[in-house]
Amino acid sequence: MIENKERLKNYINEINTALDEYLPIKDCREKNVVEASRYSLLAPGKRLRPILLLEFCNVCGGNEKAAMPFACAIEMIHAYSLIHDDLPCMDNDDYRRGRLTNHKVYGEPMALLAGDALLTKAFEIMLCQMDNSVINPNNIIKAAGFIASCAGMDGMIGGQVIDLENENKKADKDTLIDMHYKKTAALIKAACTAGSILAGSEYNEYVKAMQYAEKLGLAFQIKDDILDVEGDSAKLGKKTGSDENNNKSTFITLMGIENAKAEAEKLTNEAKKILLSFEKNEFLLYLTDLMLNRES
Ligand code: GRG
Repeated sequence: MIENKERLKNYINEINTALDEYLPIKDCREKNVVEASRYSLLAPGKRLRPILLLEFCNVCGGNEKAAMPFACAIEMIHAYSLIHDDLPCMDNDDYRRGRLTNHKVYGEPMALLAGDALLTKAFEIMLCQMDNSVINPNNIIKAAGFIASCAGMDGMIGGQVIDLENENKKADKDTLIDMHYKKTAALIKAACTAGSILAGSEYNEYVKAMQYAEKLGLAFQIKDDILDVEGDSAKLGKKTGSDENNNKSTFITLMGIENAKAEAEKLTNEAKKILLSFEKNEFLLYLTDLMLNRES
C-alpha cells in the first residue's frame, strides 16, 4: 500500500500533467486567452476537487485513470471561479495562489474571458468523453449534468449571489450555512458525487458521497474563513483580512473564532463517520483531516 503522503503527491503530479495536456500552449491569434487561462489553471493549488473525484471513483470500484478528464474539468471550473471571484467587481484581490491575480496580469477583459473559456472547456472535455471505452455514456451525461447543477445558479453561482447580497450586513446562521453550502460545498459535492457516478454507483451509493461532501465542504469553508483571519499570507499565497475588508459575514463574525474552530472540527468528524461505510477509506480519512489542519 502506497503511503497516503505519497499517494497525494502522485495524484497532484498526475493531475498537473493532465491539466497541462488538456490546455496546451497555442500559437494562434487568440493565444492570449490560452495563456491567461493556463496562468491561473496551472498555478499551484491543492487540487482538492480533482483528487476527490478520482478517489471517489476509485473507492466506488471505478477506473480512476478513465475519470481524469472529469477531474481536470472540475479543476477548470474551480480555476474559473477563482479568476472571477478576484475581479474588481467581486472581491478585488491582488494575489491568488502566490501570484498576482489574473486581471492584474492580463487585464479585466482578458481575465473575464479566461474564466469563461475555462468553464466552457470543462464541459467540452467532459462531453467529448462519450466514446470513452471504459465509462458508460449514460454515466458521463449524468456526471456532467450533476457538475453543471452544482456549478450554476442552484450551487456555486447561487452561493456567490447570497454572498454579494449580504455584504455590509450581519447574515444569520441559516443564511451563512446556505451561502457556504452553495458557494463552496457544492463544487466539492460535484467532485465526490461525479467520481462515484463515473464508477457506476447507483443513487443509494452516491448519496453517501454527497452527504460526506456537504460536511467536508462546510468545514472547508469555515477553515478558509479562519485562515483569512489568522493564517500566514506567505503560506496562503494571498492577502489575509479579505473578509473583513469586504465587510463579509463569516462563521467567525457570527460565533467567534473558537466556536468556528469547534464547528469545523465537529463537521470534519461527522464527514469521517460517513466515510466508514466505504471499504477503501484510508486515503479519504487522511485527506479529510489534512483539510482541517491545513495552513493554506
Ligand atoms: C461571474 C463575475 C462572476 C463571478 C462569479 C463563481 C464565483 C464568482 C465565485 C465562486 C465562489 C468562490 C470562489 C468560492 C470560494 C471557495 C474557496 C474556499 C476557494 C478556495 O479553494 P482552495 O483552497 O484553493 O481549494 P486552491 O488554490 O488550493 O485550489
